[in-house]
Amino acid sequence: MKKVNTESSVMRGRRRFLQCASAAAIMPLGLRLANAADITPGPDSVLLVIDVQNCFLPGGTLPVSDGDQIIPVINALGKKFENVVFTQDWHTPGHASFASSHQGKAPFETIEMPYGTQVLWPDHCVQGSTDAQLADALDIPHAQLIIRKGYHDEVDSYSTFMEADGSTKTGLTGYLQERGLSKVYACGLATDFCVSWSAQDAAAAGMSVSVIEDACRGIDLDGSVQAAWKAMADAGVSRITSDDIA
Ligand code: VGL
Ligand code: ZN
Repeated sequence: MKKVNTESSVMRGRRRFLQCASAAAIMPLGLRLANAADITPGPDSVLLVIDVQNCFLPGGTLPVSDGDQIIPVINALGKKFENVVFTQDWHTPGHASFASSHQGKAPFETIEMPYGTQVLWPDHCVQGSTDAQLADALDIPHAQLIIRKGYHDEVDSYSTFMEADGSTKTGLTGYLQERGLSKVYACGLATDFCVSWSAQDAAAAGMSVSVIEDACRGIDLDGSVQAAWKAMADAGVSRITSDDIA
């Protein structure tokens, strides 16, 4: 009796496998990927919404092209995660990452800082300004934490885990660890700066990290978006789309 049951369940499994395999074979690749939806966020998953602030939207001080287009995608994702954390770029007036703080320097030029090469930006995301506020259109009321970064005058912090000096921590790793949130799904602005640096740091801290491509937009200075995807892949970060999430 026991043996018969075991055999029939094996046969059922084989049949299912063969059905799936033949369905996969006739379906166009794009369709198969788009319909996969094989990730179900659980209690150990967190949606990390990076720097979706007025400054990075059209009309802001450091606008990312089509930055506003990710907001509906992020709002829909928010409904699928019980854990959501926002980050906020939060600079002092006269911050060292601003071109205006360095005589003769223009935005998007670089400068050598004690911690390495720094891209100089237009003044942006100044503490307390409307420009620095999270986008009004974000609609994820159950989000649990807003973590701020870039608030030390002399050092930038693209990463929401670690400042650009490579040693000063924001505290987010400890927060996620204490809450048992080991699977990070990152989205937001900008793909090639804060998203990429954050994703790489999270991977280095031992978290499982996926970046949701259609919920991000990049600044793209000299191919920096492509370089960021390569660096993230090398760091073990998965590149997914919002369709992959059930
Ligand atoms: C960012 C440049 C300067 C970002 C922040 O959020 O990607 N980029 N500050
Ligand atoms: Zn900044």
